[in-house]
Amino acid sequence: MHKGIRNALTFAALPLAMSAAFANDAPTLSAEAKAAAGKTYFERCAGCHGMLRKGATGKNLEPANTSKLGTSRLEKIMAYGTEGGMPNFDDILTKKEITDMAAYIQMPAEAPPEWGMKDMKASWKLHVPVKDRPTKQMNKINLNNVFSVTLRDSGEVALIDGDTKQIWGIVKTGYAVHISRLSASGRYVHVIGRDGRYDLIDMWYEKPTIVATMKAGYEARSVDTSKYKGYEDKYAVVGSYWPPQYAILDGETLEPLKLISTRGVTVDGEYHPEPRVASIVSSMIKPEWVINIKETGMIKLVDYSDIANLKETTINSAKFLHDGGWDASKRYFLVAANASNKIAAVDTKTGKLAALVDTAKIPHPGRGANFTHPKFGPVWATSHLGADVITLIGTDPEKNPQSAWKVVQELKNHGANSLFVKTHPKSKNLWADAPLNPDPKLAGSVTVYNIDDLGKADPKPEVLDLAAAANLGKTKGLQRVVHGEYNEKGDEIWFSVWTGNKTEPSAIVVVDDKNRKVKHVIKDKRLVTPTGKFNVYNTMHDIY
Ligand code: DHE
Repeated sequence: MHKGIRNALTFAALPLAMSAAFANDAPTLSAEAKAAAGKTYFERCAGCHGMLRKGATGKNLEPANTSKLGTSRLEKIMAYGTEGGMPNFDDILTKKEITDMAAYIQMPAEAPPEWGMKDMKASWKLHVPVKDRPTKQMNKINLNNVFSVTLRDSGEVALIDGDTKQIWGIVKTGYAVHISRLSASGRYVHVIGRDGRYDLIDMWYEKPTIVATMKAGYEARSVDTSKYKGYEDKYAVVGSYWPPQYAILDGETLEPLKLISTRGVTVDGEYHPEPRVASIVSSMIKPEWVINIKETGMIKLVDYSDIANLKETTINSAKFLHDGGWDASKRYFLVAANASNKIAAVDTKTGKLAALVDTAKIPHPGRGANFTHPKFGPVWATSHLGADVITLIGTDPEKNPQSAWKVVQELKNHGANSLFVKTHPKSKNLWADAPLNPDPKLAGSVTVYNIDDLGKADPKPEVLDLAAAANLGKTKGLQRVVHGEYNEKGDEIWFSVWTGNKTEPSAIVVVDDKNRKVKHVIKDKRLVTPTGKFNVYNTMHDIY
């Protein structure tokens, strides 16, 4: 097992005697069962509820709350999910795992260890120094149309040639890689594992090759690179969930250069011990990253032009910040303050909050979707975990001030528990998934609207059952259709059919954007639990 993960898990395995006092009637677990439940908590629950269980997208799971619900109610919530956005786990966890987890979360949470600069430097491995790497592209692949695909449960990333739909290479990475981002040059893919392992993949070799690795912490979700003119490929930035911090690294070697803690007070002025780094994006109009701190509700604009004298502009928005993307002009960044049911819009030109927009429950945009609405001008879209709608927000205060920072339209999605919306500047389609819906039919389908119809009184979408189109047969796990991503040309959209279970088959369905017909299904036994897909060109240029 990777040393970092092992360290993160040993805290969960501390003997009961070493943890804080338990309520007399609190359930107990053997040290072995507790360690196993701690591992499952880290892998499946900590992302939403926090390592310290203080709650964020998910509810607070400290014993004061969980013991009120009791073991049997907790088991039901975990098995079947809730309408509030908690997914069902009965297809992923066994009955015993659910029962043990119900006990585990009634026990006090224990803080994992810290991970400082010394640990980061010790973890850093420069497999190939820059001077020993190829000086030109050594393969014939159209790199702009490569998709970097997360193989969630095998701890790998597949690089798929978007032109031929063939797997070009599979690289071993950290546990459950969360996202891939591109260097400004388009040569390097930066991937971050949930376990904080960060890999730099060089696409100039004959086969994709990891040239540097480091470990940013015990739990991480976000990474980006410096994209402003003059800083291309110079720096990378990686955010951690635990410890709550972000690090600035050399963009071509991943050498750790600077570490900044995000612990501090929330927008309410209360200290929080675990303000996790959620989404990070890179500005193209300034040498700046937008870094979103989940628990504090603070958005940081980090100026990387002088990292020894780092300038951070801290913008108050709302809790709990999660995912987001640029508007079409790349001046405004829109991010979900998901548990506050709001979208925060930052004006990166002025360095100020442009607006806080109230939305339906738990917006979850991914990077969102930008298009010109027939009635309201430029809009950005998000779907929702907690509501079966797609929200459109006006983003052009100069030419369309009457629509700016308002919810101009709510479209019906085929279900709640949606994670991602997508369109492309060359497309007339707006797509939304609902993969965490407990109903198999809804989890396996996508909604698609014709953008030209959106000015009509009652626009009618089409709902496509892409799980059925993948034809995987019967599986124990739900076949969840997740994360649409366009190819470079913008004439096809790829969706993952994710069974959430590494022993069962999964697939990627490629849909022709013009006629909305499935044109190809990528099936391969090496394609283990594919989830996020990142097209090189679209990710490099923030096209969505
Ligand atoms: Fe994600 C983006 C966090 C669960 C697939 N996810 C993000 C981002 C964050 C985040 C902070 C934004 C990164 C950025 O832009 O810099 N995700 C979390 C969680 O905390 C959460 C809720 C629970 C967890 O334990 O991780 C979670 N995410 C999931 C999944 O279960 C998904 C569906 C499958 C998987 O691979 O784990 C998943 N998240 C994704 C994807 C993106 C993402 C595909 C990138 C979207 C994009 O288009 O850029």
